[in-house]
Amino acid sequence: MGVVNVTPDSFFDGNRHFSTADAVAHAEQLLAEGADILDIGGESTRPGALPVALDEELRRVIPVVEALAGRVRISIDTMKPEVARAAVAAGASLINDVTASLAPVAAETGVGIVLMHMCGTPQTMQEQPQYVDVVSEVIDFLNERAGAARALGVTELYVDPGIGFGKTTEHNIALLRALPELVAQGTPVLVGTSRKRFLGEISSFVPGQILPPEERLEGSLATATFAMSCGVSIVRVHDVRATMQAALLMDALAGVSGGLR
Ligand code: HH2
Repeated sequence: MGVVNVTPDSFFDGNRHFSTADAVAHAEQLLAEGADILDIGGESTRPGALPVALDEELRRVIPVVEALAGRVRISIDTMKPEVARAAVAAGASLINDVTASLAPVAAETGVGIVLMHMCGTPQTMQEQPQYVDVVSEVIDFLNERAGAARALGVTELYVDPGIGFGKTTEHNIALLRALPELVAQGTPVLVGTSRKRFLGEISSFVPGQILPPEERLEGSLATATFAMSCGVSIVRVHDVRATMQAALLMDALAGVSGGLR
């Protein structure tokens, strides 16, 4: 899943392709690089991000969805039911729901959904995230949300531990280590580590120094590859070309045909 943020303030690609034309061109580039799904978002969820008004979010994402519809599977990354509905009407077939609350919209429109765990809201989530046992709390939450979505009639579901969403570096690592356990719950799993802060913290050679997002590709690839080896179904990434190279190698090692071509 390739990330297309049509925002001025996303933590990595904010303002890189904020106009409709630039966003569509970027999406086409990710498509050419091998993305199976493009995740279009018009509101940043980085810690402390300012909320975006409904009209503005629609203005950002809907023309991009319309321009790509029919050429690739489109996912809409939104916290607003109105945006999810409008994006599905424009051609999206997956709702990327970081609030894990939009299953009624997926049920009503007949599309798939990603249910993500977040502790708090983007405004507050990194203040002091606390868990007794992060792994069991996240898994219990996702199982409960997936069950509720199924009860509403949603048939295509993914769960996501929400790396970086109200989690410390230790929480993120614990959740990544627990991916086999999450996969074993039976609902397909999506993971997004791409360019996130904890990678800059762990991969830095200088103690106390955090590598900036531009220097987190290596950590992104390491964690995406790890997630693939744990059996996740989707990795959400900014760097499709590099991740596809890693995925093809993983396929070859696993003996999956198509990995050697
Ligand atoms: N991470 C981000 C946004 N949406 N959705 C899911 N399901 N899982 C994630 O891990 C996830 C997500 C954050 O990344 P990005 O979109 O690049 O940044 P921003 O929220 O600043 O736009």
